[in-house]
Amino acid sequence: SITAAKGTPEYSYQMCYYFLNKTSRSFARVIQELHPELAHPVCVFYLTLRGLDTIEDDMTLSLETKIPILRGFDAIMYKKGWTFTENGPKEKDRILMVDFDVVIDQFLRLKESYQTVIADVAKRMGNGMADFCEGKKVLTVADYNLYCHYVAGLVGIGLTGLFSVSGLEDKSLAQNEHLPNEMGLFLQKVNIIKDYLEDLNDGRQFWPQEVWGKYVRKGDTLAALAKPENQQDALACLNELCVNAMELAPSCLEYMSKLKEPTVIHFCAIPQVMAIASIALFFNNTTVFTKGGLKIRRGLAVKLIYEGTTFEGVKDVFRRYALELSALNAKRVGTNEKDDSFMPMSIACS
Ligand code: PS7
Ligand code: MN
Ligand code: MN
Ligand code: MN
Ligand code: MN
Ligand code: MN
Repeated sequence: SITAAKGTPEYSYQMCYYFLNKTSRSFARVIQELHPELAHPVCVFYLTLRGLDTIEDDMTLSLETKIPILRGFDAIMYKKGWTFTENGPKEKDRILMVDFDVVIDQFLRLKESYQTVIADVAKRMGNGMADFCEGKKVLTVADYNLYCHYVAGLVGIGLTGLFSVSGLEDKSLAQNEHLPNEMGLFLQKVNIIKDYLEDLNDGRQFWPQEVWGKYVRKGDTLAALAKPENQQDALACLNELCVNAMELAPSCLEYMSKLKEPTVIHFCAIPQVMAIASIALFFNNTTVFTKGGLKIRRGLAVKLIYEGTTFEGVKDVFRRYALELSALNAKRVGTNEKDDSFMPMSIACS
């Protein structure tokens, strides 16, 4: 509960943790368990990006309102007192925007080197999101990689920058953006596969046309994959995207192998082990198209979070799901003539 008086630094601090716990199911706990040097900068980074995503996701905002905010979000972070009350009533984190001045207040109290990392990522992400809001579409696999870079690869790049500034991880980790980017891509691709129905209902499409176009009749849209008569084609398409995500697993393992600080390992590993377990859940699973909202069972999630405590545990989890995916892959071989993913999935699992 908030005990500090409005307008004091303690007030904006307490409000940030109130918002962190309110807006994130999965990240709130691990962020607060980070080494004390990193917990607060990462909390402010999370809320900054949550704010940006709340603007991006709101399909009720006009482009006249949305685009300048997205493109100028790095400057907004330096505007003491800035708030935003125009999000639609349905936007789940609109309350964060109404009181966004508390995030800015805490941002401005961070060490300058942390501020620079956060503002740089906000600038690159906001401009990337704006490009896609202004009509850029996810047509090719390269577009798919670019969109995922903007909304998640940059999160990996920014977090790695914060780890490096903290002195708790090697400075060299932040010098090449490739592995940090792929850490984010892995999570985002799994999220996009899971949200096929949710995003379609919201009028958004993130599955690359270059892939789904091979599995629908000429002139059909992405929505055709949800029709029962197209089930075999839909599964073949889903499996191709599962392989595309699985191919990032080696980079993720390599990145995590370089980490030293135990709380950073746990923080990075939890979403990754959930992601690889989710691929095994989605692979060749018609529920992605019929019901959506597929989630790992609670008990399994608890076990995975525990195994993500050490890099040894992470390797065990990755090995287990690579084997499980191999087995699922072998079981369905020859059952779907549209499906060309057998060899690539087999290679990715190896
Ligand atoms: C700063 C912890 C650890 C090197 C708000 C963690 C939404 C998958 O779209 O909300 O609502 O369905 O379920 C997180 C790399 C980003 C990437 C991206 C910031 C890992 C704004 C997570 C989270 C890098 C854009 C959450 C990318 O999904 O999605 C911090 C290393 C925010 C990470 C979004 C997605 C995150 C996401 P949706 P969710
Ligand atoms: Mn979004
Ligand atoms: Mn979102
Ligand atoms: Mn999503
Ligand atoms: Mn979601
Ligand atoms: Mn969503």
